[in-house]
Amino acid sequence: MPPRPLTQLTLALLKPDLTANSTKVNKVFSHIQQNDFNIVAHKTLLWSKSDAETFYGEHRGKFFFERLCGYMTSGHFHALILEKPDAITDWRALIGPTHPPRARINAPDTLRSLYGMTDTRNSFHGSDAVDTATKEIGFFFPEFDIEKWVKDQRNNKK
Ligand code: RTP
Ligand code: MG
Repeated sequence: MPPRPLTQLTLALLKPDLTANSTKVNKVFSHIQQNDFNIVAHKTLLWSKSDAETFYGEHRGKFFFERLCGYMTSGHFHALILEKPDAITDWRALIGPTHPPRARINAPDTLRSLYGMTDTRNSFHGSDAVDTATKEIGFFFPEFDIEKWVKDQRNNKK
């Protein structure tokens, strides 16, 4: 058997609009499993305004910043650590382009096309690189020991 490729973690969010609809949430969890992601950790959260402003600090000053923070504090949402080989790019590919109206034209099978509402209320987040995945996993799951997880993965491959 060929060796199993090294696996990877990413941070995924199912944003408040999606989380408010349990039928949609169940469908999304099935979609996640059908695409071979393992859910390593999972919590539901409710953000304060300052939580949202901290996490989305890179967007401060943009025209959609207040709208984004209002959206992300409008209700509970799911945070997930997802695992599979190439989890970061695979999850970004599965959720699709940032803006759902464009996703419906260019990438109709993606989650944002299927469930996203507007350019801001786009229902999903995914880390965009290894360093941001590490930072975002630490932000949402400070109790998760990512270094130990990586070491255990390497040891299991020996
Ligand atoms: P994310 O960080 O949430 O995974 O999304 P992304 O990389 O695809 O998009 P990014 O440019 O980082 O934007 C962060 C979030 O801001 C909201 N947004 N609204 N034109 C708009 O109204 C607009 N543009 C972005 C979305 O919620 C986006 O996910
Ligand atoms: Mg982003």
